[in-house]
Amino acid sequence: MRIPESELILNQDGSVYHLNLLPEHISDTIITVGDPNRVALVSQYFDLIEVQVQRREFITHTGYYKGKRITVVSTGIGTGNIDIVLNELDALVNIDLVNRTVNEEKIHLHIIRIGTSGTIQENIPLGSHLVTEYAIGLDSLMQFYPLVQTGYETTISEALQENLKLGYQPYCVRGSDILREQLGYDMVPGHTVTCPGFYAPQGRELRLGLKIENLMQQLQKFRVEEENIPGFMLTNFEMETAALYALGRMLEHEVISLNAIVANRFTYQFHPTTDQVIDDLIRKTLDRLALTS
Ligand code: R1P
Ligand code: URA
Repeated sequence: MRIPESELILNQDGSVYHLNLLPEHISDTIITVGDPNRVALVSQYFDLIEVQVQRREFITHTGYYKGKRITVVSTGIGTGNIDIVLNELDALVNIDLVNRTVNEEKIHLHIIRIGTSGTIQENIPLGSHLVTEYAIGLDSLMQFYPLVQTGYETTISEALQENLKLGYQPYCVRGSDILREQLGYDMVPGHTVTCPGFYAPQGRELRLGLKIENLMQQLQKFRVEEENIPGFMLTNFEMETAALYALGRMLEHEVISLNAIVANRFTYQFHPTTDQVIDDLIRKTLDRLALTS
């Protein structure tokens, strides 16, 4: 079936609408970062940069690190942007952009988010690197996609809905086991809450009150105990991971989220040298990616 011009929008040069990229511009190993300035902080370590493209907040560099071809792309903030980035990256590899048809043979991307995050648990120190096992989305993106959750994921999302008395069901998705083992084996394992905002949706109060009272404390104390499964607790906040995991599952890509912990919401501390923590995570990730096939 041909996908019409209004549904998959291409620029005059045939590139995808927002990312401004052609299929040859990307590798099948893709690092996503929120901050557009972080793209160059990753690609500064490449031996060679062969592609540099920008449109809006979406900056892309593709190059080689120790012989491995890697693309790094900025997503900006929020799950709305993840909807655009994942759909357009997938279109670049799984849709014939000339004939506008879905390719029969699918390419499975490896997508690694290198992001910043705030922990909600006292015992996770500032400066930690945390790998997300399950991500829980409090945003509305999955109200629009037919995501299928496992029984355990449904248990978590129903329990959280009940706990917070939300008028909609959050979504819970497990990330890639393969990438977690390859890249995050010595990191703090965690379950990440993806929020549709930075302030009230993460329980921060400046001049406005909170509609969900004590949101942060409620999430901190949230537990799900299941027979034969270690107790489930939430560990950190950010704004993209759950959407990456959910769209990654539906589009059949491997996705993992690696988080530099820059804030501790329990102790009210912010890391004094976040650049160093992020740089450590970038170098660690690149070195580990170079060892993968
Ligand atoms: C908020 O400051 C931003 O930082 C976190 C959140 O997910 C949000 O995007 O990630 P990045 O540092 O990757 O942007
Ligand atoms: N990013 C977030 O979304 N929240 C934090 O507390 C820190 C980074």
